[in-house]
Amino acid sequence: MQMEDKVAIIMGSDSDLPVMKEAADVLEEFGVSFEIKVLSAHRSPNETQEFVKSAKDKGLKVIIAAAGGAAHLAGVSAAHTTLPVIGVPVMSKSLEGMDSLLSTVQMPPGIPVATVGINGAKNAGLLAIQILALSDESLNKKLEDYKKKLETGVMEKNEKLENLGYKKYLEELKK
Ligand code: RP5
Repeated sequence: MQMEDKVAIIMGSDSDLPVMKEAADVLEEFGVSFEIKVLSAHRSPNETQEFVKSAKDKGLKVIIAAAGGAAHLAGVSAAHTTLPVIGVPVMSKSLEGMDSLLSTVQMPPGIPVATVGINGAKNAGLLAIQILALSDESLNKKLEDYKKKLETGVMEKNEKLENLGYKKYLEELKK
């Protein structure tokens, strides 16, 4: 943890890292400092509790918590802090992530977890950035530019679709 870290990405296992890389990548792209750790609600409950309880005092602003299966990390984290917690349900082997999704999203009233889609790590990163941008105008400007780029991308696709027609467009997509 560096002094200026704003976001914590925590995950139940290192097997979640290939998914959570996308959250880290987008935070890096926006120049938001973060720390990333393996912390399990079940396998390392004491360390998890300690970390989350001290997160606010360390200056962290948002926690992104990812887990798969009986995915309790985000919920347990939210129970121990007033920081916003974003939950990422990770695709599981047995139930294709439905177990992760439901156990992350179905929180009792009073303890919210802002849950993104299954493997939705990129959106978790972006949501964290949007929260930080509420009090950071330069970050907000970067978000506006990012959205503009998305919009331009859609318009370019439409132009191409109009020029090529849908059959040729499909051929191009297959290449
Ligand atoms: C969860 O169990 C982790 O978040 C991971 O998604 C899943 C499997 O963990 P490993 O057995 O790969 O360590 O706690």
